[in-house]
Amino acid sequence: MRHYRICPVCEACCGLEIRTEAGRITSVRGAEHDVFSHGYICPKGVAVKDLHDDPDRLRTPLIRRGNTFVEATWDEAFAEIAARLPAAQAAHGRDAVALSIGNPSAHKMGLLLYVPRLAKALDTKNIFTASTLDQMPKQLSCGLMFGHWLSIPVPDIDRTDLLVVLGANPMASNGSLWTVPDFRGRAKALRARGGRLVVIDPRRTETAAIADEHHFIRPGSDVFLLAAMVHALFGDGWVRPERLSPWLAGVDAVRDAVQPFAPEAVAARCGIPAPSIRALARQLAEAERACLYGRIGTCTQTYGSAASWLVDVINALTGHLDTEGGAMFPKAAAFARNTEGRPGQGAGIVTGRHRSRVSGAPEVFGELPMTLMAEEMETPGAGQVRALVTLASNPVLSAPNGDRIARALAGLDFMVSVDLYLNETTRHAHVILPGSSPLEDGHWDVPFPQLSVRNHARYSAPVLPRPAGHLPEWQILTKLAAIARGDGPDADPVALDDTLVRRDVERLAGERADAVLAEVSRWTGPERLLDLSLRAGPYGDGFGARPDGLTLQRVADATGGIDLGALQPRLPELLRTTSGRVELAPAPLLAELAKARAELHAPAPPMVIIGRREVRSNNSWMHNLQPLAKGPERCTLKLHPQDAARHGVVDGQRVRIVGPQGAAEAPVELDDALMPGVCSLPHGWGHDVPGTRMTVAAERPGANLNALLDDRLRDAPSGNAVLSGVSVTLEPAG
Ligand SMILES: Nc1nc2c(c(=O)[nH]1)N[C@H]1C(S)=C(S)[C@@H](COP(=O)(O)OP(=O)(O)OC[C@H]3O[C@@H](n4cnc5c(=O)[nH]c(N)nc54)[C@H](O)[C@@H]3O)O[C@H]1N2
Ligand SMILES: Nc1nc2c(c(=O)[nH]1)N[C@H]1C(S)=C(S)[C@@H](COP(=O)(O)OP(=O)(O)OC[C@H]3O[C@@H](n4cnc5c(=O)[nH]c(N)nc54)[C@H](O)[C@@H]3O)O[C@H]1N2
Ligand code: SF4
Ligand SMILES: [Mo]
Repeated sequence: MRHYRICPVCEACCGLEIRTEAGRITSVRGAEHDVFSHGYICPKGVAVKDLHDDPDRLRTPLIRRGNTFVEATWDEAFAEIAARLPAAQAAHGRDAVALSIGNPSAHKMGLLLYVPRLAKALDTKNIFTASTLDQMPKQLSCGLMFGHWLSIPVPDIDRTDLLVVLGANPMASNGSLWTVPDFRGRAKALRARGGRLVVIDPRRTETAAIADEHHFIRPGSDVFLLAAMVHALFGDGWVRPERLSPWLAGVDAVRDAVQPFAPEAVAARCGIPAPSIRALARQLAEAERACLYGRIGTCTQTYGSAASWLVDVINALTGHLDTEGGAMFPKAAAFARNTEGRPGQGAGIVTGRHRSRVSGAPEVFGELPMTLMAEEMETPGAGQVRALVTLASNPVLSAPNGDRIARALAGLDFMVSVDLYLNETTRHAHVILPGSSPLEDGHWDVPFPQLSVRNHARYSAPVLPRPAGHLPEWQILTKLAAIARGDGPDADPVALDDTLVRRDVERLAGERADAVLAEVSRWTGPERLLDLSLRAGPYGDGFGARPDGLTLQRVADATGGIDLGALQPRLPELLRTTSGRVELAPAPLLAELAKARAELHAPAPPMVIIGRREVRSNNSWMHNLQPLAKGPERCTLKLHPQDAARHGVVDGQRVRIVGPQGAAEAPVELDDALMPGVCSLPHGWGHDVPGTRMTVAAERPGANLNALLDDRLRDAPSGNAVLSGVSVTLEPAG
């Protein structure tokens, strides 16, 4: 049998063609007929088969008894949770139960669409997610500028003449906050039609290797580079926002704010000569169609929010925001808040509605910084976190000072994990509820069509049946929500879902609620939420009002999806700021820039560490899959030969890397693609922790980059962790 399945691993969201025989997967390849990815696939996509078949993947709930986990029935597992979770809430208050939400949640509609429900039922301030290890600065800056945190413009690569990539390596990552399957093919096409690709990165990356131009940049200095580019745009008369002008607020404030950052003033700090900085600004200004794109390298630093903001300021000032071939806003078919409500104006965003108990960090979009989770668990007093629910989250490896997180988890009164593995984090749980193999779920990407290089609607149905009795993740979350609400372990998640959906539909549709619910009655769970959103959305059938419009059935029937066309300009319709304009100079970001000024002349540490991504790895959780794990050792410390000589180490030698809060050991790989003074170790490794069940990963555990990093460093306005450019020392391993 041939099946169509959207890959749930990374943001490229490629369509896969999966063949099965007698309930077993026989092959996985790229789906040629996918209207969006056209057959593109990477080795991780093929590995969904290995994930499905992995004997270590959990298939039964586990309950910890003493030091061992025992298999349990679903009823026993929920009974255990019902006996302990509400007790923690009752004894210590709602905030005593925290929620930790990891990256794979964004790739499963059964998780993502049900997280808000669980969060509401828990009613806790202590919500921590991978967003504050990743893109929160961009969400914040876009929220401030455009009025919603998912109104993030993406490069219109297929129509651009110049793409400048800052702090991203889409050749390895396949794109982020930018759903762009087959980046390589699109970059090649860009160059074939005479366009240019420029990369600015402390490492001459795989993306830099196919680019026309590469500049090294000192880690953490993007805010200075970008401010200087803005300075150059104003100074040299290149500010031409053109059709955007009527909607831009704050142009003069931006000009004033960048005054201290002349290219000559920042050159040493960035490691980029002033003429090159001016040339970068000029190239962007002069190109008919151009786009500056910044990603995780620009976020995971002390001035991540300011850097993320200045990227869009530059696109706006050069007239490349919201124009063909520039940085454009997708219009998603479902779940996009920027297609709802009154076009062109809205409530804007508010942050800091509450603060973290110990450090007083502001809430941002309902979350607190992941780097503060451990202190909320360790610090006694009213509101101390005593229990935790993790959803597809592995902070022990993925967040800075992971050892401290592990100790904090070990001290909890109660912990529940919804996960596929018994790993470095979930080994601390008292109950583990197994998530499902992606091949057993229907799939729609909830966030990624809002970030896609082309508008489209794609759905894939389950490839294989769910094993008898295995609850889908949306039901697991609904049952956890029921328990947190005090409904006990026996609550029927399907009935509760019905009740909650009816309540929401009644609120939105009023008298038409019964008719609307009847329209979507063929679906349950996440599919029903999807059909509701799709039909009410910008391409939807309006529940019959626009008979040609989309319904989930119509999308499901179109295997390979429905193309909804190239991106179109959306300003001012997209805006949800209170002013109805693009806020080019939000006060909190101007304040960050003023703060950064004081650090313009800070001395460079002799050696700083950065991460890296590699095609055969995905954060911390795919190292147990043999086809990805085999081959050369990937968790190496890349080091410039000059630096190796300075430290007296040679290729292949093991070194001890000492960071602000810990140390790790890894073999050295000499590589002149590194900027001198910068070394690189990938994150997500360190699978040598006892008590886990990841046999393949344990064979070559690698070193945990996050054991070295400093959980005290963060971008202040967004709470995002600083994961790049942290000072380390190297010594030969004893
Ligand atoms: N130093 C450094 N640290 C980093 C980064 C970096 O660049 N440098 N990157 C950061 C970024 S961008 C991110 S997004 C985070 C990621 O960090 P996390 O959000 O913690 O994600 P992962 O490390 O990928 O761990 C995913 C967890 O989900 C489980 N899982 C996988 N699939 C499923 C599923 O379908 N269902 C369920 N229930 N569970 C599943 C896995 O077993 C694993 O426990 O790491 C961050 N950490
Ligand atoms: N194969 C693979 N794909 C993935 C993942 C994975 O782990 N493996 N993870 C997924 C996730 S969760 C995410 S968020 C995305 C991230 O996707 P990308 O943003 O493309 O992430 P990286 O490949 O880490 O690229 C970041 C680049 O920033 C550079 N850099 C580091 N510090 C600085 C700095 O201070 N300034 C500048 N300008 N550059 C800097 C690094 O050298 C690196 O080349 O990838 C996703 N895709
Ligand atoms: S690029 Fe990402 S979405 Fe595409 S096959 Fe690879 S892992 Fe899956
Ligand atoms: Mo991420």
